[in-house]
Amino acid sequence: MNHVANQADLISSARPEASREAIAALFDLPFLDLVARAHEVHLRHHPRNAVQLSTLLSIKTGGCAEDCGYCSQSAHAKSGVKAEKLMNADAVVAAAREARAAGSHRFCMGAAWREPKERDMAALLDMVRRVKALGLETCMTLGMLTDGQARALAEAGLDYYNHNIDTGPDYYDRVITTRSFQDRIDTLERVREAGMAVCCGGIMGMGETREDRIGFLHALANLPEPPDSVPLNALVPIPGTVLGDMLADTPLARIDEIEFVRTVAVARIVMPDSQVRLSAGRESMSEAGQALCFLAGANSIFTGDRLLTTPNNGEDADTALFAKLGLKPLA
Ligand code: SAM
Ligand code: DTB
Ligand code: SF4
Repeated sequence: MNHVANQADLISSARPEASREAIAALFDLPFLDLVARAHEVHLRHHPRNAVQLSTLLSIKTGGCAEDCGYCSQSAHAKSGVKAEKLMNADAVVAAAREARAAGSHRFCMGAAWREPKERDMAALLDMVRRVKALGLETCMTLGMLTDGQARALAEAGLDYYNHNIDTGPDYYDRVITTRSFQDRIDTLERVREAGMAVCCGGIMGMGETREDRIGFLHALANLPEPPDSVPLNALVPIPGTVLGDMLADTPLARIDEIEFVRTVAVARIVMPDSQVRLSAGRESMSEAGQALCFLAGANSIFTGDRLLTTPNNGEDADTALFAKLGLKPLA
């Protein structure tokens, strides 16, 4: 048996509707049939015309020890992003207040770490408590967690923890070498056991094949429980990163918008209760492309004019798009 088959075999399909074969068959449907079916599933499980709004803040930028090939914040990349210290809690709370005033309901704090250090935990827990006290849902993405850290974050009131598998198990090692696919799964398990909601997704357009995208959704849908929230990113190509430079040399590797919409639709069908978030890469997507993603079951976005280190569609563009499409923020 080759390496590829070995990796894929690690994931069993407890749910026949989310087997590799079933997922591959969904991808093969005529586009309109697939989107219609995804929309039908969406309407059965979620309020219509409603999109959840999350805001991101990079609370600790750059200088990360991991070698994720897409990331501007890896110390291995030559992206020009400088390493900064953890922000102080007052500044984080001020940003959360602004996000709330702009209509966001979830505040996601991201740190460029392999894992949080024990000495940073008190400050992180303080941020969680204070952001939560504003009436916002809280989310953090800090890398790998120990059991104790996961429990402490949950006790402080952290609602969601984001930790992405990023791609299918067979492509994973081409993207990241400093931590394994299994490390990610183990962290997700700790998050779930501590009682937090799991936010887990990945990136399209890293040079992976459709088979890899099938493997990616198969892995997500067959976690002990499907993630509560699934961020789907299109690679934002950042000069100086391995994958950003790869895309500059081979523009055809960029994810095709229709294939991205297909991925959204299949995610919606195989994880009917999850929030599917149209995440990074939205800025370079047309309004029509975004509308198709919403039709196919995406029901969450990042608002605000920045993601972590790259720009995002600003509030004005999103307000205009929501008005055009008759979408409402999900309260
Ligand atoms: N250091 C933490 C970790 O990796 O778990 C948290 C932050 S990390 C930046 C969060 C996620 O953002 C990554 O797992 C990846 O899926 C996504 N991401 C990072 N850079 C990206 C890029 N250039 N394009 C698209 N998605 C990206
Ligand atoms: C996720 O899947 N996407 C967000 C969030 N989780 C933390 C991050 C996107 C980062 C895009 C690149 C950047 O701004 O550096
Ligand atoms: Fe570090 Fe996260 Fe970027 Fe990977 S994605 S290099 S872990 S900040």
